[in-house]
Amino acid sequence: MTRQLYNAVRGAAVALAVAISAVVGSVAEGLGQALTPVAQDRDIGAFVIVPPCGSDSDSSVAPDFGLFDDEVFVKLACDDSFGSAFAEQTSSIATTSILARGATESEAMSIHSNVIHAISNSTCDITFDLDAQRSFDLTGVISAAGQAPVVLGGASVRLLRGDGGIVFEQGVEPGNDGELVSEDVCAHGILQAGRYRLQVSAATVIDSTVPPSGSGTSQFDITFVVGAPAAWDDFDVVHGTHVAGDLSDLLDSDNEYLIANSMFGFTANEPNIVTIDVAGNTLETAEELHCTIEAHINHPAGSGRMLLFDHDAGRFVSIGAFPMGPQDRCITIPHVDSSRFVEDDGGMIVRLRASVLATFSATGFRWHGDRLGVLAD
Ligand SMILES: [Ca+2]
Ligand SMILES: [Ca+2]
Repeated sequence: MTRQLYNAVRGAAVALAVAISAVVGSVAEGLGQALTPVAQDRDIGAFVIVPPCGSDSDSSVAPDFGLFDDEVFVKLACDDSFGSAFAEQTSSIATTSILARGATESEAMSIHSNVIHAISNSTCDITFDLDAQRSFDLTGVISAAGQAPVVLGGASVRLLRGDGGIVFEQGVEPGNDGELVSEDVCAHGILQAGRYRLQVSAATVIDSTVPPSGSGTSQFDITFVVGAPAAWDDFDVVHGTHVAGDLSDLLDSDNEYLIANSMFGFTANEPNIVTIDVAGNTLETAEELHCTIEAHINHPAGSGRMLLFDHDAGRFVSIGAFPMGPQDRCITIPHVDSSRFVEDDGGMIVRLRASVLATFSATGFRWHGDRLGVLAD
């Protein structure tokens, strides 16, 4: 895979995270320590052997529980042979979250017959104690590309109990023709107090006689949050028409939906939109909110946005924007400072918006909301 294509693929995967981080701002201080890390193995590595040239490697290991943000890259080229490996990771551990984003890429080329190694890995493995029963959301994307048998690669996410029992597990490998396969990660549930382990990893391995040449990449972008779940009281379709479903359909990731048809723009150039307000209750003492929406539209390309009602300013404030399409996607916007959004009695209003440019959808679109989850701490 060319660097250009890799960057395009990677750009798509991280665009969401960038869009979200741009609007959320800094993390509030003073939360209770819901999640306490007790052990970790966070590392990235790149390793290359190109027989005519020799070998090279680089690696980086997180020294403590602080932010880990690093990348390594090695390449060797000589005698019409080439091998390269790249790995990166940005991961952080907070009192109610683990955020992990990483990527690997390996490439090998030769016009002679050479056994070339080009191995890249990015691993985020964190063992933590949970202080009490907490709800969790585990969302994001994992993806992999690369043609076997020259390239073997994949990405995975696992949430384990202290005894090794599996709470959640998902992995992805490249398609049969080496094409990029990208899977959304969409898990939620309740964890009892105790020890857990979150393992997120990506690897791209070339250990092969070259030619044929090969290249591949694998990536993860995972958000894990814990907290106390909000309860929903009422909903109102502000723009559009309520078609089916009710609040109970927003409680679980079960493909039972609250559904609304879009409202047309006032002019041909204005987007078709759906706006739904959902009123609920969270902790009166909430300091931060982790907001998750699972939804789709019956259109290939639209925009989603989540807003919260700012009781001080008397208006809705956007907390994150994200692309929407015809498959359910789980978006978590973590670490939203709740001070402006949660009233003294815990009351809050979440506004969900979806829009499609009218020029692409003359007949409007239909919004399907599967689950709205807000965790507070
Ligand atoms: Ca679903
Ligand atoms: Ca549902």
